[in-house]
Amino acid sequence: MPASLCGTWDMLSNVNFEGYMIALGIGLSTRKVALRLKHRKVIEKISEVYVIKTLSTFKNYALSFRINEEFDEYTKGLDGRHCKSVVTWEGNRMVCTQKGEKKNRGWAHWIEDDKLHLELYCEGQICKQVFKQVA
Ligand code: 1AG
Repeated sequence: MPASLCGTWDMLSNVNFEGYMIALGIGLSTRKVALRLKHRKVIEKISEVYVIKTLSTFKNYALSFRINEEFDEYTKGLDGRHCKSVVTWEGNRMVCTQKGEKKNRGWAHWIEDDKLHLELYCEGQICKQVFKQVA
């Protein structure tokens, strides 16, 4: 049974978010604002449905899904693309594959040393984020 990712988590570090945003085709002015943000993750599991909210002072993004069930994802307010996404458990890692226009796109969440880790990847760029629990 994987460690629960549920809770409220605040960003401690964000490595190569710039490279990830460039891979997604985000323009310079948006990247400049986005790079300064501290993200908060709020992760809930309601019955079999996971809800992951990413909150910031600039934009918010919410995703809900069931494990192993493909869903249509629209990255509204982010790069604005449509993906066929699926989230699975790989050991203690919650792994999402986002099939669409961008190759090799997805993310993985896991807990390590009481921290929430997130890798976001797209076309060879990897962004690494770490969060500490606040609630
Ligand atoms: C995600 O997290 C995405 C969450 O799926 C946001 C992370 C990266 C933003 C993606 C692309 C950059 C596009 C535009 C930049 C503009 C604003 C940045 C705003 C960031 C806060 C929303 C994976 C997982 C489940 O936690 O969602």
